[in-house]
Amino acid sequence: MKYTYLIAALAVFGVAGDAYADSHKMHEKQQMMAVPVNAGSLTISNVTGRFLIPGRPGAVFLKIENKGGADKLLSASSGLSNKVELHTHTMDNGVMKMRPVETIEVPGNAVVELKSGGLHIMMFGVKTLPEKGSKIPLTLTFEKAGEVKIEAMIGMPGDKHSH
Ligand SMILES: [Cu+2]
Repeated sequence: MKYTYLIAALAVFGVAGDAYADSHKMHEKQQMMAVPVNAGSLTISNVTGRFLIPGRPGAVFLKIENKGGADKLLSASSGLSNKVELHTHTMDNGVMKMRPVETIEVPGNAVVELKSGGLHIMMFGVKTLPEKGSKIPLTLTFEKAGEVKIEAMIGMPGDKHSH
């Protein structure tokens, strides 16, 4: 009889524990989302940084929603990095390669996504590996919207939501 109660208690506790873990996970997920930034007709959201290995360059991904006329991302910079480049991925004889691009077009009334395997921002020379869940500052310079300050939320290595 005592044994049955113990099992029941464990089951309840187990369920409660899972529910707690789920709500905690949801909370963590919400915290992982950077706050969207508006600049003129642009809204920049889902700004996520991925830094995996100390001393190696990190990538930043984001979404640009444009509700106005065509614009262009000219450059990005960060006080943490001595060189920030706009990059794209290309297939070269079946091998995925990255290369810098001059600018990133943001057509009018369109959404441009910088994501893993496509366009992204590359940060070189970041001295300390940013911690998961921390935020790093970046400044984007658009042809029309001008300078836009954003924060990238650092995702977990291997986290599907960060790339
Ligand atoms: Cu790159």
